[in-house]
Amino acid sequence: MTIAINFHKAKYTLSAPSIRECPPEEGIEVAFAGRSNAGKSSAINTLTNNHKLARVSKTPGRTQLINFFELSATQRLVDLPGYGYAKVSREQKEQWQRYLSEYLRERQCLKGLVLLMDIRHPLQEFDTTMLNWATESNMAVHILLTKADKLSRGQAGSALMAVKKEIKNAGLADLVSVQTFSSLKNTGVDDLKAKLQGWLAPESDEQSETEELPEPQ
Ligand SMILES: Nc1nc2c(ncn2[C@@H]2O[C@H](COP(=O)(O)OP(=O)(O)OP(=O)(O)O)[C@@H](O)[C@H]2O)c(=O)[nH]1
Ligand SMILES: [Mg+2]
Repeated sequence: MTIAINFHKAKYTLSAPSIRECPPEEGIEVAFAGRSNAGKSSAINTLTNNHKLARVSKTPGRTQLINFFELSATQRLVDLPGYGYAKVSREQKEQWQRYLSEYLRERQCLKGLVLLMDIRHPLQEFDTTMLNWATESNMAVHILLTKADKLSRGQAGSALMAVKKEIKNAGLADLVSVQTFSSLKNTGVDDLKAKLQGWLAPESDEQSETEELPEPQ
């Protein structure tokens, strides 16, 4: 028996400028990454049904810190800084990339990466770098093709197939899954929840079954 995660109970805990300021390596963490404006903060708000939780902005590059949201004492969601925004200095871009690389490679409690890409422009520069960084260390990646509401159902299906094919051709199908998603229309939320449940759920479920046994007479 698994214990269902109450995503709506997510609470903001802290913002860290670098890995050194992140919370202690306890429990399990799942991070949301993607190009600036891909819809990371919106997806976290949709998932948690709390539209005030992560800041959403029409100005790309809004999330510049590593933002932590706690689901329980041992389960966290992480909103990572967006990359690929053209209007920041080269030094700033390089610094974010160093932080992202450091976080992905060194964070021991990171169980999986949700990689968000606008469904109209998937697998752009640096998306594949992130994918490679994660999979090189055997980390599972779940790709969300976001803003699916911007395409017809048929076009969205074709985009999904095309990304799945690329993942398969890259030999990454064992570690990487893909789905379409829309925060605006609330589509794909259950699939995302199921994936996160698998990553974040407590490992031992035998104990809870034992607890449910009737008391001996
Ligand atoms: N149509 C549509 N727009 C969306 C969707 N998700 C996000 N947006 C819009 O896209 C813009 C960026 O969304 P954010 O969630 O702030 O994106 P982000 O990835 O967190 O961006 P940074 O923090 O800059 O990295 C906002 O104007 C959102 O309203 C979606 O599913 N459909
Ligand atoms: Mg954001």
